[in-house]
Amino acid sequence: MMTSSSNYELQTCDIFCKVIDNYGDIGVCWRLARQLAGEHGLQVRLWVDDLGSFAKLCPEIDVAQESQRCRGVEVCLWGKLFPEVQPAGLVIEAFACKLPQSYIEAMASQQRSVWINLEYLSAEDWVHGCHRLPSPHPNLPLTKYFFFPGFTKQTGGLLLERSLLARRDEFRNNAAQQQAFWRSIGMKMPGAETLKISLFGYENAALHGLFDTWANGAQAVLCLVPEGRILPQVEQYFEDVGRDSSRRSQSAGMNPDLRNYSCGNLQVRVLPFVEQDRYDELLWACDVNFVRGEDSCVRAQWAAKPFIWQIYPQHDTVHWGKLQAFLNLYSAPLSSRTSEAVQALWKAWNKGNGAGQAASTGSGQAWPAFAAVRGELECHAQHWARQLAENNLVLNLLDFSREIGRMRAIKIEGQQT
Ligand code: TRH
Repeated sequence: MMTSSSNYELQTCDIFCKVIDNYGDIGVCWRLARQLAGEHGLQVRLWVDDLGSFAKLCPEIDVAQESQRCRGVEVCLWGKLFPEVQPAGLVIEAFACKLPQSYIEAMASQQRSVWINLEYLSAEDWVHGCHRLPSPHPNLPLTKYFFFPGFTKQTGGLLLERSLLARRDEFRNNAAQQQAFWRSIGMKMPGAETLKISLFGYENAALHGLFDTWANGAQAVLCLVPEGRILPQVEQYFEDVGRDSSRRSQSAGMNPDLRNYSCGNLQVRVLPFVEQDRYDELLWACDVNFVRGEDSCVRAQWAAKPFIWQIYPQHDTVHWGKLQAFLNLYSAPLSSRTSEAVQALWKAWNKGNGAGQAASTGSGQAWPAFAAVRGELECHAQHWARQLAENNLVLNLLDFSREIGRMRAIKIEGQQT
């Protein structure tokens, strides 16, 4: 990294990631790291405190290695004792994860790093006022800057790999690629008459009502469920159905991870957790996607298909405000009929959020109205993705960091003359 203001360049980057729970934190950091390294040529070190979660998204990761190279990124275990290292030119603290004190002190003494706190994604208005705000360190000559991802031009935008939309379109137009995907999950490609749904979720009491509606509906539904927190409820549903009648069917298939259930017009297939890039293919292959958290929600938007978001639940219920803020933005251009159908299903699905709740029927009741407006939603999803693609997080982040770096270099030059 040069410190002269005229030719300021970023060459190295440290990304710090603490895995709170689930896969969203490392999911976002891993995408960001690969993009900075692969598309922008930075030397990236990714410090992560939980290699086990990381290995689920990227099976090449060796959980026994403290340091390893993977896909052009140096992956380092962020253990209790942090080594003495040279801070990078660009330092990204993901989701306010609190950097090691020794590293902060090294940044302060060297004055060569741009320090960014990459925040969680939110569609709320207050984000506009906080994006790019400086936060001076209380007792060291250092400033950290807030960088907010988001859906509007007043935010940092969203992570989008250079080739993603072209790869998505190629997949959609290429029957061989689609067939290969279906083969990889042990299935023949379903016909157009079958509605294909992916369902990635947390525990959700609204699942039973939804499954009942699909099972009793006129259209065949194939529901693909990546393994995870919603699985016990899937199994419970089919156990209940089996007790009621002889409708239940379950087969182990060729791969024991690929469990199959069916009831009426509903077929459910459980999928093993796949490598991160392959999750996109699942979203592209389906007609409707249920997603959760942060990163899968963004991927569903790039897939440009109707989707339903189960937001990450927070104890103080602030997630409802976040959900509504997104719904307001997303459904603003829709007809009132379609907007109402989307809002009703999303809210019913999120009311079921969490473990230990009694089964609810709201989502099942809201489904037919949603299914009836799928045509308008598909057009909207494509338009929405095109619009979002104009605001690329990595490009914005690099522009902003270079601007900060240049300004600081000018200041240092001024102090030296
Ligand atoms: O796992 P999540 O629930 O993560 C959440 C959210 O990020 C939330 O905002 C955060 O506060 C909380 O963790 C701590 O959902 P998310 O964000 O969708 O992350 C899932 C990641 O897993 C995403 O990168 C996609 C990836 N994935 C795979 O790689 N393979 C798979 O088979 C599936 C289903 C997902």
